[in-house]
Amino acid sequence: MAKSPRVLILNGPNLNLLGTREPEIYGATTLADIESGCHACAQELGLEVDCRQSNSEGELVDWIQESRDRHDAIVINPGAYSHTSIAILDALQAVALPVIEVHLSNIHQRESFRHRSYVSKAAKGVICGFGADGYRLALDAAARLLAAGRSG
Ligand code: CA2
Repeated sequence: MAKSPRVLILNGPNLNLLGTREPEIYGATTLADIESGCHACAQELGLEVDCRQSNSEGELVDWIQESRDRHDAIVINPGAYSHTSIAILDALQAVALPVIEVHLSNIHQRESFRHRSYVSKAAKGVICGFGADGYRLALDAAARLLAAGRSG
């Protein structure tokens, strides 16, 4: 039987606090809930997921670099690094895997400094404003991209 495609799910700074503060912006779901939802969704879609969170830009860059030989796609919520990190953009462009960017909130309805994401330049698509459901939507998009890649 063919091996399931592997998707790396990365969450950036402060997302470990989900469900504990600012539920009016980010919802009441914890990161552990999101990650277990991703595992369940991945099983339905025939994917394997590897979920990681870091508050450190360098650690996120290291994981992106390592994904080149270990994963088939990346789902990333870079948190505030979306708006500042050329290092994460460069790493994503270097690994050349399909990337789907997720934001819980609709960043375009918020402060103007959140409207630009450097990471979007490396992304196949961006999902924002759907709260925790955004991760399931991103996994569905990843499964479709990978299936199209295998048949095309
Ligand atoms: O909407 C998103 O997913 C963001 O990536 C979340 C980032 C923010 O800087 C981006 O502009 C949009 C912030 C994550 C902080 O998460 C917290 C969760 C609970 C309590 C405090 C922060």
